[in-house]
Amino acid sequence: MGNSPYADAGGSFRRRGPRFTDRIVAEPAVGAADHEWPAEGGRYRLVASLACPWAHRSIIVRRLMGLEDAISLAIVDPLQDDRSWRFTLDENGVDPVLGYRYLEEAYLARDPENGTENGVSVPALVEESSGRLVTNDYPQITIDLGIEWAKDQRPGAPTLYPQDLRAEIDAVNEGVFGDVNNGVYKAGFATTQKAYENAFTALFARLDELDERLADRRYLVGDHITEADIRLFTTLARFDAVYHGHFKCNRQKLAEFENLWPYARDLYQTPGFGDTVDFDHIKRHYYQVHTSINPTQIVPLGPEPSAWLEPHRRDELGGSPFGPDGTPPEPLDGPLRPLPPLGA
Ligand SMILES: N[C@@H](CCC(=O)N[C@@H](CS)C(=O)NCC(=O)O)C(=O)O
Repeated sequence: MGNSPYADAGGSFRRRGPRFTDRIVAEPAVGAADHEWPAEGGRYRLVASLACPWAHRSIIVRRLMGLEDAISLAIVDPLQDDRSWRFTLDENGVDPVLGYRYLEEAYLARDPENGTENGVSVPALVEESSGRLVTNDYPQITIDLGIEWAKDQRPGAPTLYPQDLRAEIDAVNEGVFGDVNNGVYKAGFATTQKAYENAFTALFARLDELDERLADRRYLVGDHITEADIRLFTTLARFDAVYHGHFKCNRQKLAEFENLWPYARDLYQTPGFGDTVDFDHIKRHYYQVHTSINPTQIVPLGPEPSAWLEPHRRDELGGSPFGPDGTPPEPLDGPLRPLPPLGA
């Protein structure tokens, strides 16, 4: 059995949980000042990697809710070094708002003793004035961006976590997290054949189930886009480019699923989704950072991304992406953070 920085002694992928689980909420409860922060425009900076599926969720929700003016965005280099995520894409390698070179500095500003003991992960919300990490609790971050920022959100913003659908959304998310979002990592970082095969089997069983679910409904839950679609989308967007090859999730490609593939294209072609997908960041991160599974660090040239723009005809199933009164966010006019050419 090969050694891996990502697997436990039994060869199974080990995921470290979030270290800081404070919340940013519309109205912090009295006496909760040590773990609830007020949702105030201009106060927080979202630090994200365009490569990371967990961080990508928060970028999508920020766009869909129209929170760009309320919460600023920092994009880190897709390649971590031994101090983890860094601001090397910024002038002089320093984030212009936080003044940091490394995201680690925000974790240590929050807790100088133990701030990095569980890693330094994205997405991270950081208080701009103090430079302190507030939360890296990615599942709660997207829910709260969707429900706690009503006074700053754009007119026409969708309801991503509607009260009456929460139980169903949570149930779908649970299966998607274990078998799909995290399942691809379990397959990719397994160091025993058994651990890999278990992850592979559960992943494709779940994808088959989701494919069937999406045969006669446009979105996973209800009639419009919810938190559940965002969570599935960021894994599907990386599937053929990374997980199929690099993580050995190769029973079939996403593009060979009857319903999941048009479903993913439908979302991709919705403002907020495809315009936040950056295959360059994605491929460079996975293929160059995980040297235990890709020691040459060669980044594959394929697949050709134009297939994402092919017609999907999912609108014939009914539903409306942003709900009956919702509208799409303004399209972006270009990539969020283009990278210099490989090898430059
Ligand atoms: N580690 C987080 C999820 C977010 C995550 O895994 N982000 C990755 C990038 S895709 C990361 O920042 N990894 C570095 C680290 O955890 O130290 C968790 O499971 O709570």
